Amino acid sequence: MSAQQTYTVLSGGVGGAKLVLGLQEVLRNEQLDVIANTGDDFRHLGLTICPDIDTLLYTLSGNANPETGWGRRDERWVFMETLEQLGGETWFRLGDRDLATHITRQALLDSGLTLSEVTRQLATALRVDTRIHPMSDDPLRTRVVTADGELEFQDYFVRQRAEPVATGIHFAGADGAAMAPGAAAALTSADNAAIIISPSNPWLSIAPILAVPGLQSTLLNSSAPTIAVSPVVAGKAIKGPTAKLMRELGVRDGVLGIAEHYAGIIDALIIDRQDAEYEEAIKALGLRVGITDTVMKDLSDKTALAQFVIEFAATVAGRARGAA
Ligand code: FO1
Repeated sequence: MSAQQTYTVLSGGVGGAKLVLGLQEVLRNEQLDVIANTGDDFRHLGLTICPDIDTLLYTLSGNANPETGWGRRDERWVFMETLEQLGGETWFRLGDRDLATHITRQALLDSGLTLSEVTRQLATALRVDTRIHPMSDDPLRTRVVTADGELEFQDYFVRQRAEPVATGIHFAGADGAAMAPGAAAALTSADNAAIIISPSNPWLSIAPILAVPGLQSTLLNSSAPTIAVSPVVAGKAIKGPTAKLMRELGVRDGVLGIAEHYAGIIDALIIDRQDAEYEEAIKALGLRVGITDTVMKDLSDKTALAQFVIEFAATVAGRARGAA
């Protein structure tokens, strides 16, 4: 690959961060730009919490909690124990080490830095060279609509353990949010060999990114191919509480549901070997199909998938489609 070929990756949640780690292993630092979902962000205990940015920072620096994928490894919980004693809100678990990130971020934001600038400082402190860009420096928040009204994402997902019945989601602040400068620069770079949509939840982690005004049309105007990696394998619904949410939202899960959801946006979809039977049906949607092992259990799985994505991308011609 020529020196200056770059890859721009849209990522949210734990699944996305795994592929980004694999790409970080196989690419040089200057070749990789990550656009992180900030729709899960919320204000808690006076702190601006950015879960998907922190999952990327911790995963890419080897600090992620291997069991949960979020928060830090080797964590201690003295702060939480003491907060409980004082009658504070402990439903959102903040470890002692993780807390230092939130306090540092808030202090830098309060000093007037943008979220992009704060993220760069945190990445530098954690020796993460991969460029991580928030999708926007303005608040754009995923809200879950339920019979009892609209809930902040973390309140729904963590505090209420996704129990309320959801009738919809929407992205508060979408109309006023601007693309973060780094995200816009990455998506419009002439050096882009591909734009990659990581195996994150399309409705919860990727949709907020695409809801930033101008981001989707910028992606569609790129001459680089857009390639998504399916977050579901072998018809298994997206796991955990999000599977319930997907059912309630009436989205069609499975690789065909993913292909239909992304059809107007992507040029190609990478699916797992276990879903090879759907290759023709996905091609019938006008998509190229890459087939490989997409389940990432260890670093070698992540690296192998990243290598496949890069090699497959080189065979997919991007189409500069008119502004959507
Ligand atoms: N998820 C939980 O299910 N319970 C928690 O207590 C929790 C705390 C937490 C703290 C920091 C952080 O960055 C993430 C945290 N998460 C927790 C995960 C978070 O809800 C999800 O990572 C994203 O919002 C969805 O990808």
